Amino acid sequence: MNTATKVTAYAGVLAIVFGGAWAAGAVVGPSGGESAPAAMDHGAAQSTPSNTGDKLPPGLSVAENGYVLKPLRTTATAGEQQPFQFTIGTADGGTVTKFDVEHEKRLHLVLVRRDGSGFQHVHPEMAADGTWSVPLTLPAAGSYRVFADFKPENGTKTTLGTDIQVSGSYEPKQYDTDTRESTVDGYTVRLDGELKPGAESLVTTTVTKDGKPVTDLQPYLGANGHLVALRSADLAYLHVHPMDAPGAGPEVKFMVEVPTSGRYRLYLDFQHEGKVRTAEFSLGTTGSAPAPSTPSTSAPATTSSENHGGHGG
Ligand SMILES: [Cu+2]
Repeated sequence: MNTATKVTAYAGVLAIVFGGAWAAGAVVGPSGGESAPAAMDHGAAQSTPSNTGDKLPPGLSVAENGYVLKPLRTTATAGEQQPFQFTIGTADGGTVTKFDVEHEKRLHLVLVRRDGSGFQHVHPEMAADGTWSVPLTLPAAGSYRVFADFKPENGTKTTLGTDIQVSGSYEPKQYDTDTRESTVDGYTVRLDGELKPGAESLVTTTVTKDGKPVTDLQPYLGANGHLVALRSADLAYLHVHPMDAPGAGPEVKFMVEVPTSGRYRLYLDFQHEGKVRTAEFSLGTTGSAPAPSTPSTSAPATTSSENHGGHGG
């Protein structure tokens, strides 16, 4: 009921999820000793991808890489437009004021209610003293996760997260089945591809309007579209690479790195006729962790995927 209880509950969930990941990682992972990076060669690992135990995904913490997200306030009133203001602090108590431009912006702010609804992707303005500000309207009660995605000048690319609380009657939405088709403003967007735990997965989104492919998508943030992927259980913020696709639609492709099995929410921002819209998808992972997909060691692939059987087994 109160915030402290809720926070404790979240912490408990995180401890379970990642405690499990660490424990499993300790079993299949290489023993320490050498610092050789070729630690990924355990194709026999069944459901524990090599990258779960090492490092948490981004977005789970308010502080990382020596930076801390400092919101000026963490409450809001449902349905009212209010400024959301924050700074990015440093370990020595300072404030970051210089940021590199990534995907055409110095800072990306992504916001979603804890149940996975109400996605927003906005670009705050920074004052000279490092205070970022953006007008936000949170439509309904609940706890909203805010992600600030940025790279300080000469610093590390970082995604920090915190929550904004909106009081009122909270009716959480449930996204426990796969949703591969999203309709927004007369556009229908379909998502194809499978999410595989522990691997990069290619997902293809296809934008149509009135049954016809849209072939004049406009660039948005340096690509034909922008995808955000979140792990439903804890809203971990996943790594997504846009893939170059010829033309301007209807297909927009991405590589998504999914660390663990489970359910994910995906949000595609696309721009057409001067307006950015968001298509939303829900997807569960399929299969178990495959052998490492990174061919950098150029080792011959002796394991084959046929052992893994069909889908969903
Ligand atoms: Cu952005």
